[in-house]
Amino acid sequence: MGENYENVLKYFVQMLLDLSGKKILVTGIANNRSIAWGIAQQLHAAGAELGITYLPDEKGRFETKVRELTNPLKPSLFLPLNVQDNSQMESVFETINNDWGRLDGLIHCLAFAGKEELIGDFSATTAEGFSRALEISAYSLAPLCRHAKPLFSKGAGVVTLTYLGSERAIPNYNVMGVAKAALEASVRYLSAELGPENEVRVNAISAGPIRTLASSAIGGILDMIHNVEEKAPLRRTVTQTEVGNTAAFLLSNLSSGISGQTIYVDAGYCINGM
Ligand code: IMJ
Repeated sequence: MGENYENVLKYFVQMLLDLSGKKILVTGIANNRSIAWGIAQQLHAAGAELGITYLPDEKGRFETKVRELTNPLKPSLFLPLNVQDNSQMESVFETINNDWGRLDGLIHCLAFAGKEELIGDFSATTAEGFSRALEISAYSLAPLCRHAKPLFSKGAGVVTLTYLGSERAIPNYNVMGVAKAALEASVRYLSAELGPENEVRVNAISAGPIRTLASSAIGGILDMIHNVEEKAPLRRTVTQTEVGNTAAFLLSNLSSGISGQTIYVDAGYCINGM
């Protein structure tokens, strides 16, 4: 009887975490280590129809790489998006409106700070460096939601990525910590704005350190990872797949009561006192 009950539960969980037919835009895939790539794969596994954006550059290197990588997921949209370029953002949502007619999910995995800003003294941050980091890593979520707002279906979801450096002083994270703090506050304000009309939910995932393009360039990342492996309750780091599964959960009906939150996918690391 207990076994039967468990099977019934499993069936319902699968049903509720079913994203089939959902149209979801995924930003922030740069390569096969990107957390956004882990998210895209798990959304695809749950049956979602994906739109993928890539950062356009002169030589089209990202475009080629991201197109090859995401090809198996059969994205129905594949679009350039540099969030600092208004016309690109407008044309992304024009295409979504024309081709999809609605949007069920938005994944925001965008961050950038100058390398020189991610080492040494925080007080050395320039005004330009500060503005750029906050514009790309935090502000961009607001105009994405503004453009998406008229397209969001009932119960649609927005998920962004943050990091513990928003609330703790983590060596070298510096201006990115300030940007993530602004991003997490933006999640709360967007949640308050988008919830009332159509039950659109906005949440952040605070991922533990993972070896990615965004982290490999950073001095001391290996020390951070070893520290997590020694001290996190699970005694290991998390994977892109685990972050992806949480994103799938947050865009599914299983999380229908959750909005405005920062959910930690960090092997428990942040609960430690030291
Ligand atoms: C980034 C800097 C310092 C410490 C860091 C990180 N730790 C972790 C990261 C401990 C885990 C990675 N992270 C959470 C980020 O948000 C990274 C953002 C980032 C990384 C780069 C590297 C290359 C570059 N600009 C960047 N901008 C943002 O030129």
